[in-house]
Amino acid sequence: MRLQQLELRRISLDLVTPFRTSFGVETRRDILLLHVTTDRGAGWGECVAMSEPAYSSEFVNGAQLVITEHFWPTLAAGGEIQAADVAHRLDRFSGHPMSKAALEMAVLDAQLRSQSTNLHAYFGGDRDHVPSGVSVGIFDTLDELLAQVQGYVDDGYARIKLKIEPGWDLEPVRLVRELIGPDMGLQVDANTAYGRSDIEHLCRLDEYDLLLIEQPLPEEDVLGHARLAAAARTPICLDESIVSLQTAADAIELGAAEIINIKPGRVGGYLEARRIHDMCLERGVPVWCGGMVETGIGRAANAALAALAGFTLPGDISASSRFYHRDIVTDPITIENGQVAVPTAAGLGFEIDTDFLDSITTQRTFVHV
Ligand code: OSB
Ligand code: MG
Repeated sequence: MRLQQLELRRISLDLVTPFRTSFGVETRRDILLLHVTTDRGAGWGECVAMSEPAYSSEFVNGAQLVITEHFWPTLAAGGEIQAADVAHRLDRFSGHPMSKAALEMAVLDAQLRSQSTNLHAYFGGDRDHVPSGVSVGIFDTLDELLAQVQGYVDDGYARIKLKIEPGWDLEPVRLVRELIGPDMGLQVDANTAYGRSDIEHLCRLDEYDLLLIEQPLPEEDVLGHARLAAAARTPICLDESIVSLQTAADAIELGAAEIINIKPGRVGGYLEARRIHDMCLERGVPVWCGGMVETGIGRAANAALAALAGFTLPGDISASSRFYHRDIVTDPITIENGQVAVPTAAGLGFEIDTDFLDSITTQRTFVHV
């Protein structure tokens, strides 16, 4: 394919309810979408960078700038391109995996559409449905938390993930376990809110039969996670620390990760995500697909990824309605019997609702080759 034009589009979407984590609270998402035009048709990518550099060092304004000034000119200058070439061409640039992933995603969408195939077929996942888990934020009161969790149980979610932080951990977990009963999958995510001195405290979560504890310690603290993994009965899962195939393999080898959360944006793209999956499958390490509060673009692609055999735990692939009143795609993700259908539409698996997308667009810029 030959690249012709990049459109960078910023959209604003209100969340149905504020989403609070240990690193901040969000009530609205300001999202960067990429639309790449080639000589064989066009494709969409969604950048998962958030407004603030809090979950990771990337943020949406920075992503737009690095893509516009550095990544797109380099990609466009390289001649013929396939999705599998994108990461390699951008390799000399340090960091910014979410920005690189968004570009690879748009090229991949265009490529798959031009071949009249989709990401599900490209990956070769053997399931047409994947179990759907929901990520539940931090609340001011336990009553609000329990009401929210009960709603998700009623919706049929296959497992619950609770956001935790110091002062919001043992008691919320105990009460939610009591509410949902012993058989439903339950896990927690601290988004790096604890330190090595909290290892003993975190081991007290062992009582609640959790599937895993996600990223309790800072991104760089591989040794701390290895010490915690040795001390706790509950498996330790890494999210923020896993930024590539190499970091995933090393974390496993060092005993810092017993389960891996695979987020395509965080690791530089869906193709690297697939390589991490393959490595983990070979080593017998369970993986699951994380979420970044994506629109129907990213969620469609996540569902196709999660259809691969190694994704043995439910992912953060909740229904579109978990976060949004209305999605920017015509066929948003829904949940039925705790499952999400893997999209079968061409490309990454969605069609854009153009009128609605236009109505929430706050900025459009175009860069030619
Ligand atoms: O740590 O998994 C996380 C959302 C934004 C940033 C980080 C995380 C999350 C989630 C996933 O918990 C929520 C979702 O997309 O369903
Ligand atoms: Mg996480």
